[in-house]
Amino acid sequence: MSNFVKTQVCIIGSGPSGLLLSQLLAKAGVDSIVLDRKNRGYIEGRVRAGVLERGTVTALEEAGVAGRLHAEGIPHHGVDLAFDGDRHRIDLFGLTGKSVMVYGQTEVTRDLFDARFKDGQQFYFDVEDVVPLDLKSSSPSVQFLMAGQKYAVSCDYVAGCDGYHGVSRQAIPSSVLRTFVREYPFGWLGILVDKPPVSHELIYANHQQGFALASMRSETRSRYYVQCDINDDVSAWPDDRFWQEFSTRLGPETAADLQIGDSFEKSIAPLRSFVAEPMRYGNLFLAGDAAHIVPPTGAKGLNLAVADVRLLSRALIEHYKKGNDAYIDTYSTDVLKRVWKVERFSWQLSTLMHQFPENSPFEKRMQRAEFDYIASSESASRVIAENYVGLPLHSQL
Ligand code: FAS
Ligand code: PHB
Repeated sequence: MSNFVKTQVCIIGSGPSGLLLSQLLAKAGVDSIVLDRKNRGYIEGRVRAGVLERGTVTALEEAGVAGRLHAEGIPHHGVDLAFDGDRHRIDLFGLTGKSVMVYGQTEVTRDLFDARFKDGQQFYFDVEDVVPLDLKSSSPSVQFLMAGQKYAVSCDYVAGCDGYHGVSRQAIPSSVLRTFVREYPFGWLGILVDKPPVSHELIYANHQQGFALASMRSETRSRYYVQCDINDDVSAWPDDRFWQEFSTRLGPETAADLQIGDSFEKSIAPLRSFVAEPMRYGNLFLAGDAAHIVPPTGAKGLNLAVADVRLLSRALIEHYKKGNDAYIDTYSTDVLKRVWKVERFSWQLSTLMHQFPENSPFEKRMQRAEFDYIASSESASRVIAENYVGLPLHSQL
């Protein structure tokens, strides 16, 4: 015996993509339900992104969830690239007229959950065996289990917002789905520490011992990363080893301002570039990490997910409010144009800023030469800046 549920849009995944989509649809009067295999506490507890593009801030303003962001977020007008201790500031605002906002994904997720719960959103948490069905028909459905009960959702559309390990992408037949991947031969070890950040802006550093990133969550809470071996476990990185490596990679001048302390969060993430095409199959639409992954070097993962959702929500709202399916029909083509450009930037900055075991002495010199060119050319710095603050949401190419 199944529990029957009817909605307009069934959203699989309650991360930033699924939450923002449900919020934007609700503000336009479009009904949705949201499923997740985890629960709110677990999802909010995940420590991930920290930098929001202007376009993401605009999306959160349009969604009506930017109040705390503007009260607590920290605008950043520049970012530093460093090479073996030499630092070059990319003047984001001077070169593009835009800045970025430092505000953790944890906070974005919390703000979206608060808004959805206040609005009475129908959530199904801790679900299992989610199966999208009849995606090419005009009445797709989604089956799942929750607390041992069977559920059958009838809907008009299914939004696959279930991340890299989700089921939505797998629902696209292998004869249709095309995937592209680049696995990087290292990971990022990240910590959180309640100490003031070493610098008021972010520092991306390439050192002969490896990459390091100095970021933050507030004026009193820092988020720091070091490149680590792909097979490392956090147990191989006690705090004293982390601080030793981190300060070496930042260089003595910068490290002189470093305040160290006990980390209270420590995790390792693999790095990959990944794209799945198409991002639509019948009445299934993919958004966010379900369709693509970028190495976090360019601070793009969350921002790319938000851009997908802005285009997907526009398409669905145009359908329901105006009977216009033009944006639904072009969603996959439109969104992938931007996805590939952001994949390029994230891959390029990762290639520039990390130590690759397979790099020859010549390739290491090419990395240094590219850094020196960026540091000496306003045009080259502007290219970094316009990608870092965020590419336009719409473009013909
Ligand atoms: P998410 O993965 O956030 O959410 C997907 C949701 O779907 C999850 O809640 C999951 O429980 C649920 N789900 C999965 N399978 C399901 C199923 N079968 N049924 C129901 N629900 C299911 N980006 C940056 O910009 N900067 C960073 O520093 C950064 N660091 C990261 C570190 C890590 C360890 C990871 C994994 C990602 C990081 N990212 C970073 C990228 C990250 O921020 C993503 O881009 C962002 O979470 C994308 O949001 P969603 O598309 O909602 O996917
Ligand atoms: C972060 O603060 O977590 C962060 C910032 C910039 C990145 C990646 C992660 O490129």
